[in-house]
Amino acid sequence: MIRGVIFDLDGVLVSTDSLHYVSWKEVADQEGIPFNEQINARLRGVSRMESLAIILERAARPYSAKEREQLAIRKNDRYRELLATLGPGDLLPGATEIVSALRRRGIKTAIGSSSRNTPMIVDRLGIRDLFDAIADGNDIRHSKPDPEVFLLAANRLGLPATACLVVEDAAAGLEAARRAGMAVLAVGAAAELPGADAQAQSLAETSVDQLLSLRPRATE
Ligand code: B16
Ligand code: MG
Repeated sequence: MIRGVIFDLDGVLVSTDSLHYVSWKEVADQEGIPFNEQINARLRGVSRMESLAIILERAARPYSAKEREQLAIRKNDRYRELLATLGPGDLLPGATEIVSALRRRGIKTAIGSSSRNTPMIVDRLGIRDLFDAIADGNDIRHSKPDPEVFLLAANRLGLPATACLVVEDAAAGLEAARRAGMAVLAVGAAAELPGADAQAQSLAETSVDQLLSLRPRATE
């Protein structure tokens, strides 16, 4: 029986994709590194430093650890400037409705995100009270596709992994959920990917009954 639902943040509850893109693009342009929307799609769900490593695959020269650190800081400073414009109107369709409906049915709710900016995003969206627990990039050592963030979220909900369902928009997140032994619903771009138990184009197109009908798998 599903007793808790863990939502990914970026791409599931809110679309920050374009803000990540604009801020990485500025850094890449300044460095003369080719970067486009296709490469940006590969950054979905992976950590900041791993995203940078993907961008630097196209760099003309190697970057030292110190240079990488500085590029990541530059990107994040710009990203946080853009996040300051975020508000409740940026929540994706159906997000607050499905979370509230689950809570009315006695299901616990959590966020499991790779983003270290989760606290700022949650506050800007005004959704903190909708969740019993939050686990994010500040709490973990290994980012998705490692299952750590989802296992921590389940632990903070006081539930075993097998009682939890994950909602994800990225390949790295689908794999992390499977490795945690959790059922997974793929939304948005991930609806085209293999490895989920069910798919929906957006949260507006799912229902509490669909989510609660999913059954957990054994840990891989
Ligand atoms: P930050 P999620 C992820 O969030 C994003 O999808 C990914 O594009 C980003 O690189 C990562 O957070 C780290 O974000 O730089 O804010 O720490 O999808 O796991 O909610
Ligand atoms: Mg995501």
